Amino acid sequence: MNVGDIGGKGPRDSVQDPAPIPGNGTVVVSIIDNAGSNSYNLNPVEVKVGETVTWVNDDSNIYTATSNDGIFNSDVLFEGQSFSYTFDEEGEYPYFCDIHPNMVGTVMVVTQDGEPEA
Ligand SMILES: [Cu+2]
Repeated sequence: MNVGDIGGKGPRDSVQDPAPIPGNGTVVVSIIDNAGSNSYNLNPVEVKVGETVTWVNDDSNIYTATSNDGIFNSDVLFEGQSFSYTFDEEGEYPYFCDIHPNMVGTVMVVTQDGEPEA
């Protein structure tokens, strides 16, 4: 061993941050009001396969984001609380608020290149 090796196993040899992978980001949907299809903003929201939707309750009321098909369920979100779900399959995901079922939204999940799956 020579002096040049000392400390040579430091950060330089650590796992490097991977290059950003397109389509693995997070999209925020704000819950703004008990207002039918205008309750969730954006609505509908489009994400790519592998991306995450984070719902944030930006109102003083309590809400949920509950999948019509039972795929995801935030349970009750108080003001300022959030819920995240990562979508691994292309498709259309309607959801609603379990407390005020008139509140409805849709997540559109498209393939990485933005095209519908063949
Ligand atoms: Cu609601």
